[in-house]
Amino acid sequence: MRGSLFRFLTAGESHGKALAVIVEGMPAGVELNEEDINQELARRRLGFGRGPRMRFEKDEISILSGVRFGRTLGSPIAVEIANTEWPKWEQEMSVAKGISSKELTQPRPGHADLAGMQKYGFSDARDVLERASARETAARVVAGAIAKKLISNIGIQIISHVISIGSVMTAKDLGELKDKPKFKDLEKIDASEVRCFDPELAEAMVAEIKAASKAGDSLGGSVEVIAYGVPVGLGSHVHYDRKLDGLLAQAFMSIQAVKAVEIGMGSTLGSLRGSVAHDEIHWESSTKIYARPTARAGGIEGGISAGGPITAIVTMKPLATLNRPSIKTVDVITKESKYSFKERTDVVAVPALGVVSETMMAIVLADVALEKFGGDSLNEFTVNFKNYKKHLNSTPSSVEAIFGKKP
Ligand code: EPS
Repeated sequence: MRGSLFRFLTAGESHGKALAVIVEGMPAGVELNEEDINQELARRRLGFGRGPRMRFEKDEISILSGVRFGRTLGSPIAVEIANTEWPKWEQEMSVAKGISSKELTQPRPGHADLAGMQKYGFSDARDVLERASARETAARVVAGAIAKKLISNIGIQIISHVISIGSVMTAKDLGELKDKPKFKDLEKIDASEVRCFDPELAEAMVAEIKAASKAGDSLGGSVEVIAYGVPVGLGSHVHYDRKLDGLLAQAFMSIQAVKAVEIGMGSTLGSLRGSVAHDEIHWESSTKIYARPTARAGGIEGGISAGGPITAIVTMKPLATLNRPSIKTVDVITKESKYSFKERTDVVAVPALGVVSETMMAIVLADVALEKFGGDSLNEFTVNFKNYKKHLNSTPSSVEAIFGKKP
């Protein structure tokens, strides 16, 4: 498999002392401070239908390494996110020798609980669920905030918006770029309590969440992620593990509870004829670029970014934890049929999924941008980028490129 140039690892349990993330591959000289990261973390906590924890969990971060005087050093960036909940969990999550006061032996259907208990040989679901929890996405968002800082220097900006919650969804879009929210709309999207661009739809989504909440149930849904300003030529057609759409699909699919990823119009394309499914190519003589007014292919052709916005739809299943458990499971000790244990939970986390999907998009784009433009410092990275842009579209024919002149 292709190695990544922008890499990160996270550590930490949901109710442990802290989460930690190490980001490696960030060039030197990029401005970075705690505020940049805090802003992204605050966006992840948004959303109607989150549980009580989101109101009091503060995501207290400290940058431990890799940054000096407000700019990156090119060395690994380590960040700690303290769990402000820790004092309540200190005993149950202690690292010292001991036993749990209450083992969770009735795994939740749809969660990692049972398969994880079987795989690792545990009788307490907490040994699995603490790490499987979507709390880990807070650490990803830190890595994503750092990736966003890097790629913003070559003009890449990423947004997301919620397009469905439960059965409430936007009308199928036909990939027209003019209909999609732009980067300037992000503030408006974040101001919506469900991060939906359409206020009427947002109201229907809130009603759907209230109804599910009343029933003690949970919901899933979809977000669209859009990256603007992506240069043509990131990723490659030459190998399965260099294709940009493949890399994005893996990254999105790795988000907790995600069950589907579509690039551009995704599965809808399968029902269209070729004559209407593909994006037309136009030459814009004023700007000397090839433009596509649509993003049906999601801005990626043959695994290569095509120069327009990159769009993807990411869908998560309903949260596996139910406020009123109503589907059957088995007690792993007695083997009796039971309802699962009760855990505090959110009703829906789709608004946060948008922010986490932006994060994964930023990390993949930072990685393929570093592959294309390289550089140990931001200056080197941006000079290489500008040089590439200067020669783009003025490339001579292949024959001239190889022999210097037409034979
Ligand atoms: C989560 C359950 C809830 C969420 C949590 C993810 O946590 P708790 O059980 O502590 O209330 O709030 O999400 C976060 C803490 C977060 O920061 O996103 C789960 O089971 O995945």
